[in-house]
Amino acid sequence: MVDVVGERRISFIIHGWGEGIWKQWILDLRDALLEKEDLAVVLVDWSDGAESLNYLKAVQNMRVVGREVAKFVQLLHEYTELPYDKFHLIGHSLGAHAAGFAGEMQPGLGRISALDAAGPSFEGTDRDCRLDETDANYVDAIHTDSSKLSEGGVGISQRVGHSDFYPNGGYAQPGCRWWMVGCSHARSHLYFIESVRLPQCRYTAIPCKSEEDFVAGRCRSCGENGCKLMGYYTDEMNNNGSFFLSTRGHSPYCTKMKFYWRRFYMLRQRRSAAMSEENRSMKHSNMVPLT
Ligand SMILES: [Ca+2]
Repeated sequence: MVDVVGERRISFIIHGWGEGIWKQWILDLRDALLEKEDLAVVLVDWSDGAESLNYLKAVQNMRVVGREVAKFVQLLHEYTELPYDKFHLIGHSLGAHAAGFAGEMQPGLGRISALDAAGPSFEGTDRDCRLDETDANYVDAIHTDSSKLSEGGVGISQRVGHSDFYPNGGYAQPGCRWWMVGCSHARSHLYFIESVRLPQCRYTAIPCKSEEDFVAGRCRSCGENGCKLMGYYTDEMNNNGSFFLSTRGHSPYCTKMKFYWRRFYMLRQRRSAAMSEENRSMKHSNMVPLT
């Protein structure tokens, strides 16, 4: 075991609901990490628990997965003496919360990267019931499908890390059409994989407290504390908070800042149109029918 791990870091990849380690994105992320970095990769296969059609049952199973990951981390630490801060857990959807549970059970893990952490059963819950910034020394989260569940969103919208990234506002990713089920949810790991493969393709994100401020145009510069890179090579020591950025609808997904503003105005117009439509619907529903 010592020969396998040595002094290298270890990255865990944890899939989400309805998935297994045969998913192409997991293999792609594994290959990208092994190609670019000197580390060991562990693929966590909990497909027997994740494939249940009953989402709530998968949520329960995920908690067990978190505990088992923590136990395995402790075992690796015991046999290799690798410090806990050399462990990096990367989880998608339910897998992100599994990483959180693992980090809660074993404090001091180096990093957790949440790729569109699941929203249903977790949004608005106590930090002990979900991934949060206390679960590792550094927690970065990419939100790509955080619209309401009634609108098809399955990702969590609230902050769950030290740094939370909201590409394209955190929902409705460009290139994803309404009939492409899971497309925005999956963009989280596509962006992350590409950040490993193409580090020169920079996901520069602007700090902003909220989407409201973002849409209102109050966040137009990197500010005093600076912008931050989204993805594998994010600066852990830089400022923390919420960050917004724009992407392209196809690979390479990174985009230059000048395109950020084009996307920003498109988002603003779309939001305004949606609000106008919502107001019209509310007025219409409040009308008293003539008898
Ligand atoms: Ca937690």
